[in-house]
Amino acid sequence: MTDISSVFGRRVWDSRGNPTVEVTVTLSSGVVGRAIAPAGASRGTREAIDLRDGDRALRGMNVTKALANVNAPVAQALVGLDAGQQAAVDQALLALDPSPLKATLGGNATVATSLAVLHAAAADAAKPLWRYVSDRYGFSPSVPLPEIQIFGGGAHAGRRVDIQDFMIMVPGAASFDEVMEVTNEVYFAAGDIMAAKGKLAGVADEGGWWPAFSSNEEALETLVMAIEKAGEKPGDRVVISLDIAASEFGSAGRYRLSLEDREMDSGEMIDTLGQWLDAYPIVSIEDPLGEDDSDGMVEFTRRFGDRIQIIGDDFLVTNAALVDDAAAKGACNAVLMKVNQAGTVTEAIDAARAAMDVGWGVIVSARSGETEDVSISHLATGIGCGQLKVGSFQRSERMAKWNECLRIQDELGAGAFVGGAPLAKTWWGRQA
Ligand code: 2PG
Ligand code: MG
Repeated sequence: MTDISSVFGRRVWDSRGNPTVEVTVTLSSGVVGRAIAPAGASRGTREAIDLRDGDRALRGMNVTKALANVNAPVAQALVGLDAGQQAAVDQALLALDPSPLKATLGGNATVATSLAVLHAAAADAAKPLWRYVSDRYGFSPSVPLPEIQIFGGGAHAGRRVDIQDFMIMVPGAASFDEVMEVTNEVYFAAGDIMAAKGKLAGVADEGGWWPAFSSNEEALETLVMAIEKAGEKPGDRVVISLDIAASEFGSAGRYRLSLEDREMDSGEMIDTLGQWLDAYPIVSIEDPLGEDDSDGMVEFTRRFGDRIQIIGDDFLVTNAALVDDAAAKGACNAVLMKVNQAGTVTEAIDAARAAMDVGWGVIVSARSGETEDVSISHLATGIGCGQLKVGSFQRSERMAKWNECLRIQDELGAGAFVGGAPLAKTWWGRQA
């Protein structure tokens, strides 16, 4: 009864007001699964491509071609397949689009379809998605520790500051509710400090404050002040996490911080980040160097990999082969898992498993363009990776995912929250 009887693509709209692909999969039992494709702004060059029409309408962002692919070739190929056989379903998608970056069908078409099939199979099994994923793939479920953005920057805030995500983590919290409470205090303390200094320019794409800082480091200083204003000792219960998103301002080993009007080579960039690590309670850094700077990433990991979590996002694009290659070279010690970078559920889980197999961390992540779809809260719980990155503490496309984690925590029980365990190998773990 889990065979697919129909696949239907519909145009819906994301948090930036851009069109995106929603797919509804119906099984012969009558059960339905639905998912919506998210969209990145700072994208890795090796991630699955969002197929956009590129014509004059909707600033080139329309998705009629991707939807036509869902409603014709994809629907034809998937009807009759067993939704419980996710790998076979995803293989059928790959057979329709053997291009390396899913440029033919569109990664937006494949990810929404693949996730909708997963939802349908879970619904048919009468399980919440997190439970279905943990049972089906053999993971032990846990409620993840969030990293939550306080200031947005880079491609999410008109490049007002160069660094993209200034985030906090609350590894000292005893529950997910406690993380939410502490984050609320820090988030609004940060807003108050910025407003008082005339440095608050609005809200960025993921709900973090849009800062008018004079340097990238001013953001770090303000973040520490906000943690203190919230009544916390920085580095105690609350720590800092950064997504440098260095590919956005660096290539071929040259990095240009436009706010400071400063250009650096790879070694100088590594030294600068090292100074920040010494001065601020930072426990995790994502994409510290460009996606093309493999040597820099190896050097950064050699110097700091025993002290902080080093996450590959644009550098690894949720790809198992790239994870294996980076692990062999000694670049990074964690991978960001974005299902739409891979384009299918099977490939994304393969990438997470490749990372877990070599003892790396895994952080399930949203994109900067999101919707009410809360699949990632379930995926992070279901694969038991212990970390989730969603964006900030404002805007419903973000809060929906945090709120879903609260519901999941109630289902799983208070003991299921991992707290600081994923950061045990970092500076925070040694402090705690
Ligand atoms: C990232 C994400 C989320 P985007 O770089 O990690 O912050 O951004 O979806 O724009 O790639
Ligand atoms: Mg990133």
